[in-house]
Amino acid sequence: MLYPQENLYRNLTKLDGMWRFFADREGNGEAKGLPGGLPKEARDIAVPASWNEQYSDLFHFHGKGWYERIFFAPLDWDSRPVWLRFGAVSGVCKVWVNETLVLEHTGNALPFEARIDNVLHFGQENRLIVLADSTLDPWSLPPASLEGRQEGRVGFASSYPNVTYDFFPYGGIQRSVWLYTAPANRIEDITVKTDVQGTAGIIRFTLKTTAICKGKVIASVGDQVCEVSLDGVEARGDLRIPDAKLWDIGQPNLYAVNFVLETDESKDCYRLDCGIRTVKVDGNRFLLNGKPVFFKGFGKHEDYSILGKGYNDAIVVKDFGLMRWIGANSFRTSHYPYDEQILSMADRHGVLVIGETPFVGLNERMYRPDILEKAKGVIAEMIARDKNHPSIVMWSLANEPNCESTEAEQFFKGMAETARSLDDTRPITYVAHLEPENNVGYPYYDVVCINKYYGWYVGAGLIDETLDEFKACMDRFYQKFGKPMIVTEFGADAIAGMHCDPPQMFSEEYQNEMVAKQFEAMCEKDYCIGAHVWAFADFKTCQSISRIIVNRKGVFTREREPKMVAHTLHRLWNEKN
Ligand code: BDP
Repeated sequence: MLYPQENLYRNLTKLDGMWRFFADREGNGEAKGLPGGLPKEARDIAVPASWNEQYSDLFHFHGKGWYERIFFAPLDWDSRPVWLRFGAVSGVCKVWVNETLVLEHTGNALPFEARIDNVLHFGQENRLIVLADSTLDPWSLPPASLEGRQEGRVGFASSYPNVTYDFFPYGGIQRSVWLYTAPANRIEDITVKTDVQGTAGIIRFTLKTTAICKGKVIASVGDQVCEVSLDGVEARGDLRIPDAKLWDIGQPNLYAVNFVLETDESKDCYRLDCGIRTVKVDGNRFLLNGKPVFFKGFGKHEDYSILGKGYNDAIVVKDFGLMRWIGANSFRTSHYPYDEQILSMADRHGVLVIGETPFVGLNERMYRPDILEKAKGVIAEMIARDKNHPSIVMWSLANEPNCESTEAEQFFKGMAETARSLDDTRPITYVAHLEPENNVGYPYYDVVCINKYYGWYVGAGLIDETLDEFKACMDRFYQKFGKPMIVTEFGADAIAGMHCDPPQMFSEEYQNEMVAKQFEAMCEKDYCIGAHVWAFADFKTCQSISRIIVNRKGVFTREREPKMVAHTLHRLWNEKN
């Protein structure tokens, strides 16, 4: 799905800003006629942002949130097709424009849109109503629930809310809302794949139109032009760039390719930033443009105080600055696809991204054919949205699943086949926390990613004593699967400002020493091709006895101040290529 863009044939306007909000605690808003307008108790709310930290009584509201926004549809947009697009809304979402239901979507982190000009009043005000039903559902992807409180247990099982993952289930319209025009028969989609032939770069494109048409497609960048005829809904071509500058780590060479669609009835264009690069897993190596890569970086979150999971440009700018300073070359979009602007930023900064699905905490009861179908749908949505980003070099299809049974194997095989059928250019992985024998999915994947907390959840307080266990664990995975490995999570909680000599858990010294020693242990293993510290910054999670308001494994605080370990990583990572 193409990101909205303004050009000669397309206009857009953002509907971000102050909306009205109503928390439907009885859950019967639809029957009460809320699609026609919110009740007078509705209050101001900011979009994009999660609702939970904007008002204290909404902190633990995980239900049906109703939003309203009155917007003006310009008269000069009359008789032009108009789309309404949501970057992401939590849970099960329904959208009404002037009381007509125009959109329904399930999921927290991917966009959806609909053409709405047939219900718009041009040159007048229009009423937009959005229902974001964030009710925690044990069968959703990811699974979550407010039920099932379990007393006396340590860890997530006894957290509130009782989700199967370690981050707060924020709700709301968390990414931008757009209204845009484009020709009726528009450039519906573009897929680019790149290749290198000698010193030339090849940008292979497939362009899809909305309707069957006759005409031509012209792709150009500078003096290089590729014109192909179109008869149907799809045109393919190769744009050849002599002496191409490849996209690489810290060398974000991008070619702004202009795609023009010319048919008898209409014209459209779209500019896409393309990075020419190759990725490949070869034996124990992950090759970018033929050269081995060592992934240095983090698992991250979209998370900030007050905003929750709401997208914010300033935070993204700050995070990329910190990643550059510390010497990171990569991050994982743990544990869901991030806002598209973050991926574009990674494209522009030469940062590698492991793009992850929202499948975190999958357990054996989920491995049913109907849930596999749902999962395949989400993988397809993610790849459709993100496939053109050069920064994305691998897909991660799940985080920390229980993956032991024949059903699990079928599920993971099915997900792998879907991802490969939709994208034959990128390796795939999933992220494991159990032992090799409890990971029946790996034979279908290219890279092994492990989350290991030696010296924390295993061998609490023992940094030196657990180092050999950690190394032995890495070896077990390598012996069983013979694939390159990234340690996608390791780390310790540290409360900023808490100091201890000798280092003890929760102090900055402990986190610092543990991360440094384990990083060095990974560097000893030549099959280990990456180290991602958990986590980039402290982040909000559910309440439990093991969390002090936030998860404190951040190398930076939630406000992005460095802890002691940040300076150590800055040194280690700037030394290691
Ligand atoms: C791993 C999860 C991650 C958690 C982390 C932790 O992948 O989401 O936040 O552990 O416990 O299990 O801090």
